[in-house]
Amino acid sequence: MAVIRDKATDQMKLWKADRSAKAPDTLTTGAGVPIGDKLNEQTAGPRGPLLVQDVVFTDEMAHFDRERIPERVVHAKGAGAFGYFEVTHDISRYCKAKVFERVGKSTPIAIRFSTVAGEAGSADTVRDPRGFAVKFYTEDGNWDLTGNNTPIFFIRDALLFPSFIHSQKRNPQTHMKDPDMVWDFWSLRPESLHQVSFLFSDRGLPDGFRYMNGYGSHTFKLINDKGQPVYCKFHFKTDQGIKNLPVDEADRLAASNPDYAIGDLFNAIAEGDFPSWSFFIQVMTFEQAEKFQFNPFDLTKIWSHKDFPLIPVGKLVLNRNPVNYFAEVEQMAFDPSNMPPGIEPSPDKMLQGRLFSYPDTHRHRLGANYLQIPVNCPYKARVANYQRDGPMCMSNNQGGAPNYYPNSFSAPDCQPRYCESKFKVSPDVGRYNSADEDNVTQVRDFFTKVLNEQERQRLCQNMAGALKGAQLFIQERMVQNLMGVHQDYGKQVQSLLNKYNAEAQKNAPVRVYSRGASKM
Ligand code: HDE
Repeated sequence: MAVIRDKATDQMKLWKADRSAKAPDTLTTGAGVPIGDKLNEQTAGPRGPLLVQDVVFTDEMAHFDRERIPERVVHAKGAGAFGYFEVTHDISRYCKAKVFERVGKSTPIAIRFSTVAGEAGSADTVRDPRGFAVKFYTEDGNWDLTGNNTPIFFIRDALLFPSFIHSQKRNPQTHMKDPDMVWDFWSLRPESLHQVSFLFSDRGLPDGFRYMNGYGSHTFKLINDKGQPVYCKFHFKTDQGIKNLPVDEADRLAASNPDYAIGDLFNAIAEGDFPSWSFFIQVMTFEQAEKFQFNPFDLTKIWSHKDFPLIPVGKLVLNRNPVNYFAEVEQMAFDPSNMPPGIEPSPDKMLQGRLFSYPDTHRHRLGANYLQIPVNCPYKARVANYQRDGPMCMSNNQGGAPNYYPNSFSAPDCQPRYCESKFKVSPDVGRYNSADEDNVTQVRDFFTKVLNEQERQRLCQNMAGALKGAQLFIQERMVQNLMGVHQDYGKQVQSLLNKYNAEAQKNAPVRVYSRGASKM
């Protein structure tokens, strides 16, 4: 029986079929010079040595030597696709952004889904949040809504992010993932309880990228054409329905098919089964924000849907696979500070930190002219400014237009109608400790009201199964934090840990160290 092959597996065959009758192109060097022989080095005699004049060899090898660019410092493994966003409901009373201009308006988009902590070659089906980053190519420039598949995050102060990520990545000496580091950080920072509980619930293992929601997560600001602002949150609800993987299936796939999620997305789009998401906003007025029971800009908390109902806005559809992965996905650069007029940041300290971090990392990873790379280029708008030169300038560098401002030569000028909205800030500058801003109420709601009994049990099993790898004092501190959420949560995890710890004790190998050997 013939092996059933999907479109991703058959990519080479399909590419060839697409060219049908066409003869192969003439093989060339990078400079376009035709090549006569690409299988044999140019050597003095059949046994060598190689000649320096063999530019067919040096051209090939020198480029190969430079193929890798730095992988993303987080979210290194991912899949990309393209499609459109269409407005289905009018929200112009809240927002003047062109992307929401009128019902029926369609805007081209690029998307990248990802895991967070693994490297570029890591498995797709591990327990981890998933990145859900959307680039809208609008007439007023790109809007990058760079979110996750969770409406919350582990921390609420951006200064902690590098340490948080270090704790989830590799041990500085062993270069292994280290449960002590992971749980030490989480247990020392109880504001992570909400996201950690979400992560160890069923939703921590989404079945590929099509069956999960996306969230802008932060609070943003929308401005209408009268200059009136409201706060807002963004939600993408999957039209495919939520589907998660059982733990054993996710483990099996991680070993047998580590590119499961990338393949699933590619094949669905290649088969014309275009995934889509419905897009909603939640809106909070400035007056409501003033009186709100907690900080509405705290990324570890959600806004209740009952108090702030979802308002339908539009639909996101993915209908094109990348033509080339490196060009269109690896080089994709998302930047939360890319916001067109009508969309602005809230004071959320995490969002504010991200406004700096993303363009900064892109200048390192892709270079100062990364916005000229076609996938990042705001091609629906016209870039006109005074930035010039830099490595890998691929445009005409804005030709003969003046390169200084102000000038007297009719060069690009500001339009006051695009000024950001004004807002008042008066408090004292300081480093405000936000560690203890009600880290438990919403986690308790999640544990008692959102999850059913079986889901609660699975959460506790998943968590204990991972926490057991950490030292006892870290386990104890984590359980104390869970007790603060709900006695049942703490007790269930503790009793599972007791079992695991007893088994580990029984099965512990007797280690004999020779003299002088390290006991680390
Ligand atoms: Fe990111 N994050 N992040 N992040 N993040 C990056 O940017 C960062 C955060 C998210 O598919 C990096 O290009 C800081 C929250 C996604 O290319 C980096 C903070 C959310 C992606 C970075 C956060 C995200 C990234 C690494 C705390 C959800 C992948 C490479 C203040 C709302 C985008 C890169 C893609 C990637 C920094 C927290 C989502 C280093 C400093 C919260 C989806 O710039």
